[in-house]
Amino acid sequence: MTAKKVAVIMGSDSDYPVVKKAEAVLASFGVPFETRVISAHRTPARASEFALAARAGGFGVIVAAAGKAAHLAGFLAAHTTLPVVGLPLKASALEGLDALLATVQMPAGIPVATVAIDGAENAALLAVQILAVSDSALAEKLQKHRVDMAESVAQKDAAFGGSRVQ
Ligand code: RP5
Repeated sequence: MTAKKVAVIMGSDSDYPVVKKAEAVLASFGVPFETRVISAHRTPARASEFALAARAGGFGVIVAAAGKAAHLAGFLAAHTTLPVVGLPLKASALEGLDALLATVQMPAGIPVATVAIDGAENAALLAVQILAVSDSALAEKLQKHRVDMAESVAQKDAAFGGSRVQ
């Protein structure tokens, strides 16, 4: 079985400074991904075309990043039964709250798994976790990541010298 890819779709190239953090996480797990600039509003035909063909194209999950009136994740989700992770971005005067609400408040029937505003790392980790459901090697890497993370926190704790009683 060939490994499933992650589609990383962003509404604009101006989203890339945040989106590249998701790419870095995917790369660290050795998960293949393709990054595209496709807009639900500016290129709706390309967006539906991409989502309709995504499963047959070897993708297992879509990460959709957008700011402002962020309909990208929901629009893609409406055109595929692949899981869609919504990544709302801070791209406007409303500091990302607009994108968060537009991404998370999906009507019943078309789910979008929405992460925090600018939560690119978690968007990628969630995508990896979804693929790891049917990939035990990937699941092991995720387990190691958790162990490494816990050790890192323990080291930071130790650096404070245990409890600080004043
Ligand atoms: C959204 O509008 C994009 O995802 C981006 O966050 C925002 C602004 O896009 P640009 O005007 O910078 O291209 O659709």
